[in-house]
Amino acid sequence: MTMQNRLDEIRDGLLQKLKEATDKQHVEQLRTAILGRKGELTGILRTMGSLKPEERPAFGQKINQLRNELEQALDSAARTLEEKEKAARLKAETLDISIPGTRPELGAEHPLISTMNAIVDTFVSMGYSVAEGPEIELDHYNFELLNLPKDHPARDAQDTLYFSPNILLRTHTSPVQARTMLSQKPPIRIVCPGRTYRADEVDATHSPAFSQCEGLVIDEGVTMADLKGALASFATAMFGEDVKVRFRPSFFPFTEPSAEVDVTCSACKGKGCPKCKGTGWIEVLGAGMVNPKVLDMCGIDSKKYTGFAFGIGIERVAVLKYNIPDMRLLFENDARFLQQFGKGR
Ligand code: 2NL
Repeated sequence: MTMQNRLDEIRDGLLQKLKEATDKQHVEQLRTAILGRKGELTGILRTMGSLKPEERPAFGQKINQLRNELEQALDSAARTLEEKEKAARLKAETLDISIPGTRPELGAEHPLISTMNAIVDTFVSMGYSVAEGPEIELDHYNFELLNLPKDHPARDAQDTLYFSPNILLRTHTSPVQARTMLSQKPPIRIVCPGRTYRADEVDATHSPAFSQCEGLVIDEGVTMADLKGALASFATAMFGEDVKVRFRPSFFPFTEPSAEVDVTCSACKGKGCPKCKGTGWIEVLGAGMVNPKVLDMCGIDSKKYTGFAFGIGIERVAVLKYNIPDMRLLFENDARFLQQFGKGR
């Protein structure tokens, strides 16, 4: 076979195979087989050394010409196949942009959290700071410093959840206030929001885990009138401009005097209805002047300073604010209940 025949055969063979190639990878395999380091044409070029010097330029030129021609054929085949592959891919990936999208489901703030935030915000706007503390407490901070001595019924294991005789789940957020009094000097103006625990069975108005926001103000010359003013502002912010507040005498070991605080019933505007059991009033919190014994135990001179304190049950306020018929709804995490608080968002 002459050299020319051999070159023609390589060219025709490649062009034929390129026609049949179905993917780019195949084209690259052909490129390597002919033009690669160990390729057919490369092999032929290597035999140039055995030719007479005067024959070499023409031979070299011929091989290079063929090399260029074949490279172009390979490139063109590769491009064509690439375009075909791309067209096929685009066809397979076609999107129907007229199909309605799926909206991401938005969560809603839990009504208990909304209520807690609204209460805390009200007091922060009156100049109070927020103080927090541990949920697992020592008997000393939860009871002793709050004038609930060792034999007090509230300390009973029937009411309080104990880890050991001295370690318990706090039954109110008052220990946060006790800790603040021990570590800061008056004037003190704080709210203490958080989770609290009692050994209660679950029913429409009780839960072993519940939430409180307590408040404490201590300075020289603080009086019950300041307490009433602060709670009246709170009631207005929470329940509206025309709500009235009344104090009823009560008893707490940590305050003296103590009061139970009612607001006018929102359902009947104070006229009396089933919701307020005909009284026109709804109890929302407890409060009083900090017992001087408590001040002294917490390192504050009760001859120089006076203070008021209050305790708000968050579940109670949430139930009133949103007209929720049963407190258990706040804990059951029934999506049908919770989704109602995400409307309009
Ligand atoms: C209620 C009553 C109350 C307090 C909490 C308090 C805290 C300190 C000193 C004095 Cl450190 N008092 N807290 C005072 C009165 C009432 O809560 O029925 N809450 C739901």
